[in-house]
Amino acid sequence: MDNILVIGSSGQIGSELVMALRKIYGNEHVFATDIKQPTKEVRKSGPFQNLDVLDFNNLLHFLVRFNITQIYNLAAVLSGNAEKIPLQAWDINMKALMNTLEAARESGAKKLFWPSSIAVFGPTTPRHDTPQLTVMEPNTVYGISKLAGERWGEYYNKRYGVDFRSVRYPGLISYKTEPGGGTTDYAVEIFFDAIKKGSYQCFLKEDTALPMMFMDDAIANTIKLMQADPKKLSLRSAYNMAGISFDPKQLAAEIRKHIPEFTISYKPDFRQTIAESWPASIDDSIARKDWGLSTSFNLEKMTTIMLRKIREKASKST
Ligand code: AKB
Repeated sequence: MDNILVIGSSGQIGSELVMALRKIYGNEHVFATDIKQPTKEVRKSGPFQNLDVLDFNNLLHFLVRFNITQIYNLAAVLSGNAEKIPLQAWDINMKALMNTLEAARESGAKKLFWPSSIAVFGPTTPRHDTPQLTVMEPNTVYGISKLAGERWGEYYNKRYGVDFRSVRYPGLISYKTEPGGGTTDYAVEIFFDAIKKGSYQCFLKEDTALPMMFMDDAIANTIKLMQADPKKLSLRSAYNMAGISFDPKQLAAEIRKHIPEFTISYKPDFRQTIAESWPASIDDSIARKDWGLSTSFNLEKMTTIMLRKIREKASKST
């Protein structure tokens, strides 16, 4: 029987991943942990504990005490926020990963998932249909930490046999918990503002295309990778994961199909330079071949669901 630890369970990915894992493995076998308060759904459905991943002894103790066999470590300072506190962000992102790798090794936990990102690529990487193996010269703190993390994950796999698995997440779009401090956050904020105010001021230029993915697809594929036969995994760094590519202008046009009076204005800030250093689209054929990566949400379907769910949420809270 698997016992699963989710670190960073109160964040954008964690709050949805915990619920999906509890459906598969049983509520009591999925331990949600964070230094932030969980969503009501997570708190009510199973165990939650305050756990700081930067505290190695506590983490190791937790793994041993609850006989944890799978770890998902989602704790990170995202790209935009990391640029405001470069050294602190590096320390947090790297220590969170290294503690988990070491604790997984020492405790003998079976599998470790840690998310990488499209941020591992940089301005010298081919921007369209970016291959799995290519030039990688990230120039953001977040991107450098993700690339270093991929290398460490592979190292722990080859040297110590830790079953490290990872994907390079594109921007993730969800309605349950909003992201915080990322460059792709505009693609979530825009939906909330469209419903609340009927307008949105975008911090990226209108033609800045980036790879994005609806959260349901991201969660389903993350679990699929973790359940995949290890013999089928040709990569032990992180797999490219593409999703849908669009720019702010295209997203605004899609929203206008539902809210014709919606308006968008553009006021690019420091995140524009970050976005321009990332791919516009990604080739994820290796993940499709190795472990069956597949997606079911296109721009149209995702927009319809986002608007419907945010409207439902807004009507419940009034
Ligand atoms: C960010 O924008 O920092 C993240 C990411 C793409 O990893 N959403």
